Amino acid sequence: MQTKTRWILLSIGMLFFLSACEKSNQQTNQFSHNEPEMVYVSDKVSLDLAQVEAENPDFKKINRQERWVAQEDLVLPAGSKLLAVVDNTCQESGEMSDTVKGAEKAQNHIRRQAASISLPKEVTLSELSKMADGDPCLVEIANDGVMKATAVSNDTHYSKQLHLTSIKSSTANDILLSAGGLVQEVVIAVIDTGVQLNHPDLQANLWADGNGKNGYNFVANNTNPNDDNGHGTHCAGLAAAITNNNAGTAGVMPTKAKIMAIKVLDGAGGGSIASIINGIYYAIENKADVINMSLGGNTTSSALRKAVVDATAAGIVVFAAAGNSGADLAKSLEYPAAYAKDIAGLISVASIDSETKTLSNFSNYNKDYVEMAAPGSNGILSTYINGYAYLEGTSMATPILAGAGLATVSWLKSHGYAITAANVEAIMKAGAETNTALANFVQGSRSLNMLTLASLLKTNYADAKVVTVMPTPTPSPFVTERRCRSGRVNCGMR
Ligand SMILES: [Ca+2]
Ligand SMILES: [Ca+2]
Repeated sequence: MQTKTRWILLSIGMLFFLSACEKSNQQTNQFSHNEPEMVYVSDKVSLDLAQVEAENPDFKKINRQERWVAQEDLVLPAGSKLLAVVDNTCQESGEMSDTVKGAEKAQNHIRRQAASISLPKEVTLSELSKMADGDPCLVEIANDGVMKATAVSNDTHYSKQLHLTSIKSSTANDILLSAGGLVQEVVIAVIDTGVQLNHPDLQANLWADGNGKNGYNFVANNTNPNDDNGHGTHCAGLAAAITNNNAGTAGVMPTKAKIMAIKVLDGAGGGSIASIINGIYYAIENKADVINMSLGGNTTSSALRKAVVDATAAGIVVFAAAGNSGADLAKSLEYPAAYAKDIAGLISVASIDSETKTLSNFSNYNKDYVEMAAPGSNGILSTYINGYAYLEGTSMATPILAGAGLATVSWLKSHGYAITAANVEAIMKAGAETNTALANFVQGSRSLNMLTLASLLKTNYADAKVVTVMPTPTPSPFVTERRCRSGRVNCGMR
């Protein structure tokens, strides 16, 4: 497990290098150049190192000298506050579990107990893992901390997913998860580096065909779309991780989501346009509702454009990352995002900071070419190979918006509406927040707000079971746009 963790660090470093070198002729995934902060995971230890650092300034001091030190060699300072979970039915002896069971406030009457512990001396992460693994009655070592009582989701890492707070996910879920809200199952095709098929926070949400296959691998040309990079696993979780399972992270789509894993990018994050086109047609044939493409390249291809048009014509809403050059998309022209302004049902996505809601410094922009923004930097925690990790990029903003797309499609289907991709784009734009900081960067200054979107769905698409065709969305996107341009706030809402 520890060698795998080290491998993740190396692969990300390598991916940045390849992205820079091969951008001109390859579709590359849309990472930013910011260093990802890692989560350390071994058999019995699961630690968010950013949180350890925030709580203990000595952590940075002690580990400062080597930027890319192997993660397992990082040192936890004496006094670090951790949490240990112990199995009380276990009769064997171990240093940590004996300490917990013998403590003054021990809860030995329940089958499993948790206790806050403080490290008596400095230890490396690998030493801590060895200690934990050698203790038969110890279940887990994790971060300790103060919980907020207001989080709706019970997922362990929910409070660290700042993007969910930013888009008002939990209050929106009160509407979306109310009786009759999201009843219809919806499928997101993640066209990316693959998805870790046995990830505990994704596995139960994987789509499968009649043969039990979860998608396709267009790199190796087989039916195993497992992720050998991490990028696709991160994107899949942002949209549709298993929510409210008392573990890991929450997805923007809180229920009824299935993930179709379509691998078109290799382990280094690069892939051919041909593979991507194949991925799109696979998603069409297998009836996905939403396609996420956190990828792009500077090569325009009429065949790629045609595939996207075919997808939208089939009723699939397509989301494409605007790219991470920090440039005007009309000049840097990254595809498929640059096609979006002329294709109803294809939405191009910029990245904003979760807290300030201003454009992320790496994000491409253009108030015609870029249609919506969503959080893509500052606290974007999601599933990763063998654990969880923070990543940044328009790659991350895109599946966050695509998760909102899943909620929109499911809501409409659940209430009896037929779906067209163009109407879903119009509704999502109408349900966006007007973010004046984006006036020069994003069409209509729109950024994702799950609460305004859910409120719009509840108000205008509440119960249309008697209606068999999709009515004109209210308000129409054109009226909304004019209102936005005239500078009124909350134009999308009412
Ligand atoms: Ca979860
Ligand atoms: Ca569009």
